[in-house]
Amino acid sequence: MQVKLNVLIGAAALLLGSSVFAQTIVKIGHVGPTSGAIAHLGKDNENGARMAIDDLNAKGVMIGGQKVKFELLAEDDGADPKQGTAAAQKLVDSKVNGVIGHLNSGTSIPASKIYSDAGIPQISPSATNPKYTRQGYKTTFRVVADDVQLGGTLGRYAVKELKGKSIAVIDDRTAYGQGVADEFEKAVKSSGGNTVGREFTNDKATDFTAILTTLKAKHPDIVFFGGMDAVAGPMLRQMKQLGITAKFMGGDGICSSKLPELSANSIADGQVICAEAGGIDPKDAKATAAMEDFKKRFEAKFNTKVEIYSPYVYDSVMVMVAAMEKAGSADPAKYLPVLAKTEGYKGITGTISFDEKGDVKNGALTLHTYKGGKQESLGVVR
Ligand code: ABU
Repeated sequence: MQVKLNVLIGAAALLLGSSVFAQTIVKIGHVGPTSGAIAHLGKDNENGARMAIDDLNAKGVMIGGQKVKFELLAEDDGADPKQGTAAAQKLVDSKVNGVIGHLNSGTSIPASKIYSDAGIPQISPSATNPKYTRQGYKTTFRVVADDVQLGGTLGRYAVKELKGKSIAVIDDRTAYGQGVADEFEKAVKSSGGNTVGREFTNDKATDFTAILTTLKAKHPDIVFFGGMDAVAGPMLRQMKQLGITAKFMGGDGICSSKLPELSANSIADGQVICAEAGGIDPKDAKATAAMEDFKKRFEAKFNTKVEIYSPYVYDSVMVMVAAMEKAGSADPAKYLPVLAKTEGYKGITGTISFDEKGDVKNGALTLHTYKGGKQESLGVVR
């Protein structure tokens, strides 16, 4: 009799235990290039996602009255469009509740159709090509400014602030590199500036002697590069070797902590001017302290510096989860309309509200230069 009673008590405890302590698993996908030339940027982004997931699990989150546990499903797309769509399909098949990524425009754009067809929300923390949010998909969001703003601001800055008289443009023929270089060139011309040459390379190139020699003959005072830091670094080294002392400008793709190292310390103080596609007002002490705290915690956790976009990845996860909490559900169909209405979310990268396309409203840019091998902010522009 006592044995039967014990079995019954045990079974009841098990049942009770499973309902009281069971946690719903919410799967967050992340995609970036964690292999290849810009693996350092892909890992920076992935670490931003990991930090957000760890913070959420440590804090404990209830969605629809149930305790949830977040799981990160991290995929590598090698910055390659084909690998990008394969990674997207894998995440859809794994039934992720949402996706953060991809890092590159060239992967985020083709992957966005796969997420849209599956009804899964996607927030890119770094893809800046305007097309990404202009395809009519309800599932695409971005927390940074786009290439129209990036290229436009840098083009006007080159003419009006740097007083560039002969401006050369190079791009890497990717969706991002070509797009941002086109916007830069347009803005230079509409500001009354003069371009002296347009050359192109690719995102895997390492030897730029031919195009730099062609441009050297045109005596540029500014060289703009549309592409990523892994190409910009060696390009700067080769510019120095060829005796080209022009200022070097680029968008967010070159604006990393690692650029001086990638250039083999060939950057003269103030020579490089680049723009991060976001930023907080340096006069806002509370926002600055929150960003500094993030950077300190990130460095302690991963033993590496923030490159560019890990804080934006962190905020992307948080804004997605905030929508799930508000909707009372992690079901994409239920929280997607809430995510789309995000208004005034206070993140560590600033205030996030989405417009009707899924773009961040009132996006900021931070101009940076490098001195003594270290990145320095020149201020935030909107
Ligand atoms: N925005 C620069 C890096 C990512 C991209 O748009 O391709």
